[in-house]
Amino acid sequence: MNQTMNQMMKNNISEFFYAIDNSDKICVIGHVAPDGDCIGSVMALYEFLNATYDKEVYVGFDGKIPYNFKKYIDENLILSNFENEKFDLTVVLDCSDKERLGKYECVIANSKKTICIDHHKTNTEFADINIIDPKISSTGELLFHILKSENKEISLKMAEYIYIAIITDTGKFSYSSTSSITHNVASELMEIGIDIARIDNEIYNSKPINIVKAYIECISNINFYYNSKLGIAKITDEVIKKNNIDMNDIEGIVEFIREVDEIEISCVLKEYDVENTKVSLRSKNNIDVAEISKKFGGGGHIKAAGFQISKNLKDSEMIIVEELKKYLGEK
Ligand SMILES: [Mn+2]
Repeated sequence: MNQTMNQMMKNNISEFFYAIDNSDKICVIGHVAPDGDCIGSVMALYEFLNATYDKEVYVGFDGKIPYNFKKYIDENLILSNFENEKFDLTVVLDCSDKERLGKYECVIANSKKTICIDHHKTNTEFADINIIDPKISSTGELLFHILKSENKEISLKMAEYIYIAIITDTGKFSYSSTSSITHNVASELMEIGIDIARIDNEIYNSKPINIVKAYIECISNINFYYNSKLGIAKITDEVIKKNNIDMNDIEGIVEFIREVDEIEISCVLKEYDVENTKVSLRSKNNIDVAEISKKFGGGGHIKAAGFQISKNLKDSEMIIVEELKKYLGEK
Protein backbone atom coordinates (compact mmCIF):
# COMPACT_ATOMS: atom_id res chain seq x y z
CA MET A 1 0.00 0.00 0.00
CA ASN A 2 2.85 2.39 0.69
CA GLN A 3 3.64 2.81 -2.99
CA THR A 4 0.02 3.32 -3.94
CA MET A 5 -1.04 5.47 -1.01
CA ASN A 6 -2.42 8.65 -2.47
CA GLN A 7 -1.99 12.14 -1.12
CA MET A 8 -5.48 12.30 0.34
CA MET A 9 -4.88 9.09 2.27
CA LYS A 10 -1.53 10.45 3.54
CA ASN A 11 -3.20 13.69 4.65
CA ASN A 12 -5.95 11.78 6.44
CA ILE A 13 -3.37 9.64 8.22
CA SER A 14 -1.46 12.73 9.41
CA GLU A 15 -4.73 14.20 10.62
CA PHE A 16 -5.50 10.95 12.43
CA PHE A 17 -2.25 11.08 14.43
CA TYR A 18 -2.64 14.82 14.95
CA ALA A 19 -6.10 14.20 16.41
CA ILE A 20 -4.69 11.54 18.75
CA ASP A 21 -1.93 13.90 19.92
CA ASN A 22 -4.53 16.53 20.71
CA SER A 23 -7.05 14.36 22.54
CA ASP A 24 -7.14 13.28 26.17
CA LYS A 25 -10.20 11.08 26.20
CA ILE A 26 -10.49 8.61 23.32
CA CYS A 27 -13.08 5.97 22.46
CA VAL A 28 -12.38 3.12 20.01
CA ILE A 29 -15.41 1.25 18.67
CA GLY A 30 -16.32 -1.34 16.04
CA HIS A 31 -19.52 -2.64 14.50
CA VAL A 32 -22.41 -4.50 16.16
CA ALA A 33 -22.04 -8.27 16.56
CA PRO A 34 -18.24 -7.95 16.57
CA ASP A 35 -16.23 -10.38 14.42
CA GLY A 36 -12.52 -11.14 14.28
CA ASP A 37 -11.55 -8.14 12.17
CA CYS A 38 -13.60 -5.78 14.31
CA ILE A 39 -12.20 -7.14 17.58
CA GLY A 40 -8.64 -7.48 16.26
CA SER A 41 -8.45 -3.97 14.84
CA VAL A 42 -10.18 -2.28 17.81
CA MET A 43 -7.92 -4.07 20.30
CA ALA A 44 -4.76 -3.44 18.25
CA LEU A 45 -5.50 0.29 18.22
CA TYR A 46 -6.40 0.21 21.92
CA GLU A 47 -3.05 -1.45 22.67
CA PHE A 48 -1.22 1.11 20.58
CA LEU A 49 -2.90 4.09 22.25
CA ASN A 50 -2.51 2.64 25.71
CA ALA A 51 1.17 1.74 25.31
CA THR A 52 2.25 4.87 23.42
CA TYR A 53 0.41 7.73 25.10
CA ASP A 54 -0.81 8.81 28.49
CA LYS A 55 -4.51 9.10 27.68
CA GLU A 56 -7.87 7.83 28.85
CA VAL A 57 -8.82 5.15 26.31
CA TYR A 58 -12.06 3.13 26.17
CA VAL A 59 -13.34 0.45 23.81
CA GLY A 60 -16.89 -0.35 22.76
CA PHE A 61 -18.32 -3.64 21.46
CA ASP A 62 -22.08 -3.89 21.00
CA GLY A 63 -23.16 -7.51 21.18
CA LYS A 64 -21.73 -10.64 22.67
CA ILE A 65 -18.04 -11.30 22.22
CA PRO A 66 -17.84 -14.71 20.45
CA TYR A 67 -16.48 -17.47 22.72
CA ASN A 68 -13.24 -17.80 20.74
CA PHE A 69 -12.30 -14.11 21.14
CA LYS A 70 -13.15 -13.77 24.83
CA LYS A 71 -9.63 -14.45 26.03
CA TYR A 72 -8.32 -11.57 23.89
CA ILE A 73 -10.45 -8.91 25.56
CA ASP A 74 -10.53 -7.68 29.12
CA GLU A 75 -14.28 -7.14 29.47
CA ASN A 76 -13.62 -4.44 32.10
CA LEU A 77 -12.33 -2.22 29.31
CA ILE A 78 -15.68 -2.20 27.56
CA LEU A 79 -17.44 1.11 27.94
CA SER A 80 -20.80 1.10 29.70
CA ASN A 81 -23.02 4.01 30.84
CA PHE A 82 -21.63 6.12 28.02
CA GLU A 83 -24.85 7.92 26.98
CA ASN A 84 -23.82 11.21 28.58
CA GLU A 85 -20.05 10.82 28.29
CA LYS A 86 -18.10 13.32 26.21
CA PHE A 87 -15.02 12.32 24.22
CA ASP A 88 -12.31 14.31 22.49
CA LEU A 89 -11.94 11.67 19.82
CA THR A 90 -13.77 8.55 18.66
CA VAL A 91 -12.14 6.12 16.26
CA VAL A 92 -14.51 3.75 14.49
CA LEU A 93 -13.02 0.62 12.94
CA ASP A 94 -14.40 -1.91 10.42
CA CYS A 95 -17.80 -0.23 10.37
CA SER A 96 -19.39 0.95 7.12
CA ASP A 97 -22.12 3.20 8.48
CA LYS A 98 -23.32 4.89 11.67
CA GLU A 99 -26.25 2.52 12.16
CA ARG A 100 -23.89 -0.45 12.43
CA LEU A 101 -22.48 1.10 15.62
CA GLY A 102 -25.62 -0.10 17.39
CA LYS A 103 -25.90 1.28 20.91
CA TYR A 104 -22.65 3.24 20.50
CA GLU A 105 -24.07 5.47 17.76
CA CYS A 106 -24.60 8.26 20.32
CA VAL A 107 -20.85 8.29 21.08
CA ILE A 108 -20.31 9.82 17.64
CA ALA A 109 -22.53 12.78 18.51
CA ASN A 110 -20.73 13.16 21.87
CA SER A 111 -17.24 13.34 20.33
CA LYS A 112 -15.43 16.49 19.27
CA LYS A 113 -13.75 14.63 16.44
CA THR A 114 -14.49 11.31 14.71
CA ILE A 115 -12.34 9.10 12.51
CA CYS A 116 -13.37 6.02 10.58
CA ILE A 117 -10.88 3.39 9.41
CA ASP A 118 -12.51 0.78 7.21
CA HIS A 119 -12.29 -1.43 4.13
CA HIS A 120 -15.99 -1.84 3.24
CA LYS A 121 -16.79 -0.77 -0.29
CA THR A 122 -20.18 0.47 0.95
CA ASN A 123 -18.67 2.82 3.59
CA THR A 124 -20.72 6.03 3.84
CA GLU A 125 -17.81 8.24 5.06
CA PHE A 126 -19.82 9.33 8.09
CA ALA A 127 -16.85 10.47 10.20
CA ASP A 128 -14.90 13.77 10.14
CA ILE A 129 -11.86 11.94 8.77
CA ASN A 130 -12.35 8.77 6.73
CA ILE A 131 -9.48 6.43 5.95
CA ILE A 132 -11.16 3.91 3.68
CA ASP A 133 -9.56 1.42 1.30
CA PRO A 134 -11.83 -1.33 -0.08
CA LYS A 135 -8.89 -3.05 -1.77
CA ILE A 136 -7.37 -4.07 1.54
CA SER A 137 -8.15 -7.50 3.01
CA SER A 138 -9.17 -6.35 6.46
CA THR A 139 -9.36 -3.31 8.70
CA GLY A 140 -6.54 -4.92 10.70
CA GLU A 141 -4.27 -4.89 7.66
CA LEU A 142 -5.24 -1.27 6.87
CA LEU A 143 -4.41 -0.27 10.45
CA PHE A 144 -1.02 -1.97 10.11
CA HIS A 145 -0.23 0.11 6.97
CA ILE A 146 -1.39 3.29 8.70
CA LEU A 147 0.86 2.68 11.73
CA LYS A 148 3.80 1.67 9.52
CA SER A 149 3.46 4.72 7.28
CA GLU A 150 4.20 6.88 10.33
CA ASN A 151 6.92 4.53 11.60
CA LYS A 152 4.98 3.51 14.69
CA GLU A 153 6.14 0.46 16.58
CA ILE A 154 3.99 -2.69 16.47
CA SER A 155 4.20 -4.58 19.76
CA LEU A 156 3.79 -8.36 20.08
CA LYS A 157 0.27 -7.91 21.45
CA MET A 158 -0.68 -5.55 18.63
CA ALA A 159 0.79 -8.01 16.12
CA GLU A 160 -1.40 -10.80 17.51
CA TYR A 161 -4.53 -8.67 17.22
CA ILE A 162 -3.71 -7.59 13.67
CA TYR A 163 -3.01 -11.19 12.66
CA ILE A 164 -6.39 -12.30 14.10
CA ALA A 165 -8.11 -9.51 12.13
CA ILE A 166 -6.40 -10.65 8.92
CA ILE A 167 -6.93 -14.41 9.20
CA THR A 168 -10.59 -14.09 10.13
CA ASP A 169 -11.45 -11.64 7.33
CA THR A 170 -9.48 -13.48 4.64
CA GLY A 171 -10.61 -17.03 5.53
CA LYS A 172 -7.00 -17.76 6.48
CA PHE A 173 -5.57 -16.03 3.37
CA SER A 174 -7.94 -17.76 0.93
CA TYR A 175 -10.34 -15.02 -0.25
CA SER A 176 -9.51 -12.91 -3.29
CA SER A 177 -9.18 -9.86 -1.03
CA THR A 178 -5.88 -11.42 0.09
CA SER A 179 -2.99 -9.71 -1.72
CA SER A 180 0.71 -10.42 -1.84
CA ILE A 181 1.01 -7.42 0.48
CA THR A 182 -1.31 -9.17 2.96
CA HIS A 183 1.20 -12.02 3.04
CA ASN A 184 4.05 -9.55 3.53
CA VAL A 185 2.19 -8.09 6.50
CA ALA A 186 1.70 -11.60 7.94
CA SER A 187 5.41 -12.20 7.46
CA GLU A 188 6.26 -9.02 9.37
CA LEU A 189 3.87 -10.02 12.15
CA MET A 190 5.65 -13.38 12.39
CA GLU A 191 9.00 -11.56 12.57
CA ILE A 192 7.61 -9.70 15.58
CA GLY A 193 7.11 -13.12 17.18
CA ILE A 194 3.44 -14.17 17.05
CA ASP A 195 2.68 -17.86 17.59
CA ILE A 196 0.46 -18.67 14.58
CA ALA A 197 -0.27 -22.29 15.60
CA ARG A 198 -1.48 -21.26 19.07
CA ILE A 199 -3.64 -18.47 17.61
CA ASP A 200 -5.12 -20.94 15.09
CA ASN A 201 -6.05 -23.36 17.87
CA GLU A 202 -7.57 -20.61 20.00
CA ILE A 203 -9.61 -19.07 17.19
CA TYR A 204 -10.61 -22.13 15.16
CA ASN A 205 -10.14 -25.31 17.18
CA SER A 206 -11.94 -24.39 20.36
CA LYS A 207 -15.62 -24.96 19.60
CA PRO A 208 -17.85 -26.04 22.50
CA ILE A 209 -19.68 -29.29 21.68
CA ASN A 210 -23.19 -27.74 21.86
CA ILE A 211 -22.20 -25.25 19.14
CA VAL A 212 -20.98 -28.11 16.94
CA LYS A 213 -24.28 -29.96 17.49
CA ALA A 214 -26.27 -26.88 16.45
CA TYR A 215 -24.02 -26.53 13.39
CA ILE A 216 -24.70 -30.13 12.35
CA GLU A 217 -28.46 -29.52 12.58
CA CYS A 218 -28.22 -26.41 10.43
CA ILE A 219 -26.14 -27.98 7.67
CA SER A 220 -28.42 -30.99 7.48
CA ASN A 221 -31.29 -28.72 6.32
CA ILE A 222 -29.75 -26.76 3.45
CA ASN A 223 -32.00 -26.05 0.46
CA PHE A 224 -30.47 -25.90 -3.02
CA TYR A 225 -31.87 -23.92 -5.98
CA TYR A 226 -30.94 -23.22 -9.61
CA ASN A 227 -29.15 -26.53 -10.17
CA SER A 228 -27.32 -26.12 -6.86
CA LYS A 229 -25.87 -22.73 -7.80
CA LEU A 230 -27.62 -21.29 -4.73
CA GLY A 231 -27.65 -22.93 -1.30
CA ILE A 232 -29.60 -21.53 1.65
CA ALA A 233 -29.24 -22.63 5.27
CA LYS A 234 -31.38 -21.39 8.15
CA ILE A 235 -30.37 -20.91 11.75
CA THR A 236 -33.64 -21.06 13.62
CA ASP A 237 -34.46 -19.72 17.03
CA GLU A 238 -35.44 -23.27 17.98
CA VAL A 239 -31.95 -24.68 17.25
CA ILE A 240 -30.36 -21.82 19.19
CA LYS A 241 -32.57 -22.33 22.24
CA LYS A 242 -32.39 -26.13 22.19
CA ASN A 243 -28.58 -26.08 22.23
CA ASN A 244 -28.40 -23.17 24.68
CA ILE A 245 -26.19 -20.98 22.49
CA ASP A 246 -26.27 -17.51 20.91
CA MET A 247 -27.04 -16.78 17.28
CA ASN A 248 -23.53 -15.56 16.57
CA ASP A 249 -21.94 -18.69 18.08
CA ILE A 250 -22.59 -20.67 14.89
CA GLU A 251 -20.02 -19.78 12.29
CA GLY A 252 -18.79 -21.31 9.07
CA ILE A 253 -22.10 -22.46 7.56
CA VAL A 254 -21.99 -20.00 4.71
CA GLU A 255 -18.44 -21.17 3.98
CA PHE A 256 -19.50 -24.82 4.18
CA ILE A 257 -22.19 -24.31 1.51
CA ARG A 258 -19.64 -22.63 -0.75
CA GLU A 259 -17.63 -25.86 -0.74
CA VAL A 260 -20.27 -27.46 -3.01
CA ASP A 261 -18.85 -27.57 -6.54
CA GLU A 262 -21.83 -25.97 -8.34
CA ILE A 263 -22.43 -23.22 -5.78
CA GLU A 264 -22.19 -19.61 -6.99
CA ILE A 265 -23.92 -18.00 -4.01
CA SER A 266 -24.22 -19.36 -0.51
CA CYS A 267 -26.68 -17.88 1.92
CA VAL A 268 -27.41 -18.16 5.62
CA LEU A 269 -30.59 -16.85 7.21
CA LYS A 270 -30.68 -16.11 10.91
CA GLU A 271 -34.05 -15.95 12.63
CA TYR A 272 -33.93 -13.12 15.16
CA ASP A 273 -37.68 -13.16 15.67
CA VAL A 274 -40.76 -14.01 13.62
CA GLU A 275 -40.43 -10.85 11.57
CA ASN A 276 -36.74 -10.20 11.58
CA THR A 277 -34.26 -12.20 9.53
CA LYS A 278 -30.58 -11.52 9.01
CA VAL A 279 -29.21 -12.55 5.63
CA SER A 280 -25.55 -13.36 4.90
CA LEU A 281 -24.47 -13.82 1.30
CA ARG A 282 -21.19 -15.15 -0.10
CA SER A 283 -20.30 -15.22 -3.77
CA LYS A 284 -17.82 -17.73 -5.17
CA ASN A 285 -17.05 -16.01 -8.48
CA ASN A 286 -18.36 -12.91 -10.22
CA ILE A 287 -21.71 -12.05 -8.68
CA ASP A 288 -21.51 -8.86 -6.62
CA VAL A 289 -23.42 -9.60 -3.40
CA ALA A 290 -22.68 -6.12 -1.99
CA GLU A 291 -24.86 -4.64 -4.77
CA ILE A 292 -27.64 -7.14 -4.02
CA SER A 293 -27.43 -6.37 -0.29
CA LYS A 294 -27.53 -2.62 -0.91
CA LYS A 295 -30.94 -3.00 -2.56
CA PHE A 296 -32.23 -4.33 0.74
CA GLY A 297 -30.56 -1.64 2.83
CA GLY A 298 -27.45 -3.64 3.71
CA GLY A 299 -23.91 -3.72 2.37
CA GLY A 300 -20.49 -5.28 2.58
CA HIS A 301 -17.92 -6.55 0.12
CA ILE A 302 -18.29 -7.87 -3.45
CA LYS A 303 -17.98 -11.48 -2.26
CA ALA A 304 -19.29 -11.18 1.29
CA ALA A 305 -22.23 -9.02 2.25
CA GLY A 306 -25.52 -9.03 4.10
CA PHE A 307 -28.68 -7.26 5.16
CA GLN A 308 -31.69 -7.52 7.46
CA ILE A 309 -35.22 -8.06 6.29
CA SER A 310 -38.51 -7.64 8.16
CA LYS A 311 -39.90 -11.02 7.13
CA ASN A 312 -40.04 -14.48 8.61
CA LEU A 313 -37.49 -17.12 7.58
CA LYS A 314 -39.64 -18.76 4.91
CA ASP A 315 -40.63 -15.51 3.18
CA SER A 316 -37.04 -14.24 3.35
CA GLU A 317 -35.86 -17.41 1.64
CA MET A 318 -38.39 -16.94 -1.18
CA ILE A 319 -37.46 -13.27 -1.64
CA ILE A 320 -33.79 -14.19 -2.00
CA VAL A 321 -34.52 -17.03 -4.42
CA GLU A 322 -36.61 -14.62 -6.53
CA GLU A 323 -34.00 -11.84 -6.38
CA LEU A 324 -31.23 -14.18 -7.53
CA LYS A 325 -33.22 -15.48 -10.50
CA LYS A 326 -31.70 -12.88 -12.81
CA TYR A 327 -28.20 -14.00 -11.85
CA LEU A 328 -28.73 -17.75 -11.67
CA GLY A 329 -31.48 -18.54 -14.19
CA GLU A 330 -34.32 -21.00 -13.88
CA LYS A 331 -34.98 -22.88 -10.63
MN1 LIG B 1 -13.58 -6.39 8.08
